[in-house]
Amino acid sequence: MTAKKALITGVTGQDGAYLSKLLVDKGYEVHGLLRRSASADVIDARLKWLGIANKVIYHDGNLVDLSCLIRIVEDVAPDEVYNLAAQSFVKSSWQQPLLTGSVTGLGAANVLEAVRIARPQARFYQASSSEMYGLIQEPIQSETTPFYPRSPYAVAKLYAHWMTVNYRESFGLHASSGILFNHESPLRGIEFVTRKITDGVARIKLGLQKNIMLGNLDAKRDWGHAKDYVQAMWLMLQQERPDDYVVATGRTTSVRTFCELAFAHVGLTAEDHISVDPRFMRPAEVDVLHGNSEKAQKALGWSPETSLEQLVAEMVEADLVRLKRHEHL
Ligand code: NDP
Ligand code: GDR
Repeated sequence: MTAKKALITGVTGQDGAYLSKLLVDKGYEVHGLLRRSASADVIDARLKWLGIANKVIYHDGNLVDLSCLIRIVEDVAPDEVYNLAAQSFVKSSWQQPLLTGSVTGLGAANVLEAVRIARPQARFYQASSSEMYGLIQEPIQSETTPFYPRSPYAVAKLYAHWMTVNYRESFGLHASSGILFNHESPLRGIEFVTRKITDGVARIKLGLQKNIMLGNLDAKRDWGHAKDYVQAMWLMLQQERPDDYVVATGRTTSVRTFCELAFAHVGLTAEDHISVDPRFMRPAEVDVLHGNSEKAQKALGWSPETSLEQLVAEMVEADLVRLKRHEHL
């Protein structure tokens, strides 16, 4: 039997790396969209970390260029397309709202168009986000909770989400959307709060730094492990019918508590080392997110496998190793 083919946009990001690993291990031929970078030598650092950089077939392209997407989809003829590429840092979306709209919003429409035109039988996954709930309308959010986006990023994701639903209903595409709550790992970008904390904790432990400056310590998030969440993405595309699913752990924790767990892991006390810097506050905050993933658990047989404590320990340990080896990610 010939191997299934998957095309992943955002292959160099956190989720792209874990999803590639999952699919390579399942015997897929994995293709990734690679945007041109002046730092070509480090662009595949996450894939290298997982030992699969040379197992992915790269295609030069960009989400804002529909013509290249059509050509790539035509050439690859994928069975499954995972649209993970985005300007994904919420805080930057206030500084670059139009870029965020072009990539995170219209970029998803470009991928949907490329699939509709060049490979309508492919199954499509859209990386939707719990940020779409924003100013939450229900204390625990599920697929039926109304959205209320609070950032240009979330507004762009909402457009991409509804385009996915619309292409499913209008053209019969097998298009599914995963409304994923925050998920982290040692491969998380350094600008996101969890990794900023675990990297800071490791630096403080090694005597390289004294404090970590943070923004809103009271914000609460439902944090899971990226490795568990890419499994849910794959499961969605194995279903006979496309649909939308919330993926979350069902536990919400404050940034402050995340700090306490990370410092405790190395025998230090968080309050001795963290301070608040208004530069890291946001013009509009998402105060709390708390997901209900019952639908995914029942329909997909998915459940989170990593506890927050295990996640924190894995991230801090990875940062300690990286700093001792003078590696950067
Ligand atoms: P990352 O920020 O780690 O990765 C983003 C990826 O998108 C990178 O590969 C980046 O490439 C690529 N990219 C950015 N702009 C373009 C562009 N114009 N053309 C092509 N590629 C581009 O994100 P994550 O892996 O954390 O998240 C994956 C997806 O899931 C994103 O869409 C994110 O918004 C969404 N999401 C993430 C959640 C999370 O908690 N992690 C939760 C819910 C949704 P490069 O390496 O060149 O920068
Ligand atoms: P988020 O992740 O905005 O939820 O988006 P982030 O880790 O950036 O922020 C989480 C919460 O922590 C608060 N916070 C800080 N955040 C950062 N980055 N830096 C700080 O110093 C800091 N101090 C406090 C924030 O205010 C916020 O409340 C992530 C991204 O992966 C999105 O792409 C994805 O869609 C959502 O998760 C679900």
